[in-house]
Amino acid sequence: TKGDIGLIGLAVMGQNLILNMNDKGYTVVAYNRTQAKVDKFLAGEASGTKVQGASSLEELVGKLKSPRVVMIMIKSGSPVDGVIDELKPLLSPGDVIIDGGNEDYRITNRRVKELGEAGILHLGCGVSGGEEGARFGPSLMPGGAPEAWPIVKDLLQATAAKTPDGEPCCDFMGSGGAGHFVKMTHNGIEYGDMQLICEAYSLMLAQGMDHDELAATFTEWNSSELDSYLIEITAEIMAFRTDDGEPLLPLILDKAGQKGTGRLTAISALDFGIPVTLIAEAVFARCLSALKDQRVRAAPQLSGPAASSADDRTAFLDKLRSALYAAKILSYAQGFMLLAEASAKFEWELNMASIALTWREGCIIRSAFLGNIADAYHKDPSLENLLFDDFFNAAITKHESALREVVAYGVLNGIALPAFSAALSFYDGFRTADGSACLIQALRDRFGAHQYELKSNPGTFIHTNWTGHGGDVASSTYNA
Ligand code: NBP
Repeated sequence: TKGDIGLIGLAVMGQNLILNMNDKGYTVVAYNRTQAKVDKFLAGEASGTKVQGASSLEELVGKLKSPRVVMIMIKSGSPVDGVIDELKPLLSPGDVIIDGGNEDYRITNRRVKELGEAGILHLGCGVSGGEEGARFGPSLMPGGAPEAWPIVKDLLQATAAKTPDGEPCCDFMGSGGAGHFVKMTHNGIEYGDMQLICEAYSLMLAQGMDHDELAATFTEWNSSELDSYLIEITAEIMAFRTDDGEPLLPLILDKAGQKGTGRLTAISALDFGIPVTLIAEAVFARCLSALKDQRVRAAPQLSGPAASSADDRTAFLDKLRSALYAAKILSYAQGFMLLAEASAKFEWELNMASIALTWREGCIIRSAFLGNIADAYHKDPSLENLLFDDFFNAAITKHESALREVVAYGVLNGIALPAFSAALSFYDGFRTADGSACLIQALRDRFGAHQYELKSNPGTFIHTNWTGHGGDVASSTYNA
């Protein structure tokens, strides 16, 4: 039988996706640049399955049903361009190329257009869930040529994770690079969630908690509104011990790595002018963590308060759980603000409820909370901001004072809380109807004649001769 899909790239993600698709009844043809990996895979993991191998791209394409569907699962960037260049002459108009890597959405925008000119349908498909997700059901975020969606819908939705209601965690996100943009935002939110958990961990350490107490606390939190995969595996990590019986976590060097999707989320936020402050702080926190040598030299030289534990640990941990929930709400509100702006800018018509459901299971940020977000956007698809939804409005109203107390504790005890503080500052800024930016406008007009609007007459820009000399010549407003 001819193959339903060809998959290029037999690293951890590719192999597991192939086995997953095979389980769902699809015939997959596998190819990898280094041929030995194909042979090893067919003789090993894939033995006894319907998976076929190919030793060249020609052979791969020749073994597929028409219209042909080829999924690329390799290192993103120029390697993908190279494979597309080789594939293009082998394919016919109406065939589909899916890129399942973490590509920069701007590159996917370009490829959808360029391949479209040759009649080839391109989808940039975010894949989340790591190795386990790929094997048993990832969250899939396809976007690109809309004509490709009916061709691959059944296969991708069968491969994807399912929500508790049985909905596939996979839907068409929008045209161009929409799928990769949604995946990028997912990863940015993941950076934010992880940083918040790390800050909660440092606050718990300041209470003198040992690793059994830490594990028990995170396990308990996983039965609260914080119910999520990241909290669940944090509890497991806290409990994990080496063969010598010591907790492993404190032995791990505190220098965080990053592959770039968090950074690209922050760059996009700056490009579009959307205050996605928590994710940006989470990226900077990783950068600061990487300055280990300087931090070690700074520690004995730079003064600050020694942390003292809170008087009532149980009450403190309750507040901390509330604060984490409040900060998480604010981070997701920011993430969805970014999605809304990109959707408007690129005319993607992103469906926020469907994005939340796509992230509900399968991916790294999967959580019960995403079900609440889907509900909010189902109730009102044109919801301007998550904080205006009744459920989240009530939740933030209930928990904001805990966030305030936890940030205050961190400040007074010299514990860095960049993500918690960013959440709180954003919240207080967002709920300020009349802020201090009047002074920014006045300063800009005073030193650069950039002009300002009066509250009584918005839309009309005027310049004031603040000093009585220098004349009335105005510069451009630069208010774009
Ligand atoms: P890697 O990102 O480690 O890529 C390894 C694969 O890329 C191998 O099959 C390798 O072939 C192939 N490759 C390279 Br490198 N350069 C190539 C080239 N010039 N031409 C053809 N093939 C080339 O694999 P991965 O971790 O499975 O990730 C695949 C994609 O999925 C990436 O974009 C990644 O960001 C994304 N992703 C990964 C995860 C995860 O948890 N790992 C999760 C979600 C998304 P070779 O065997 O011949 O060297």
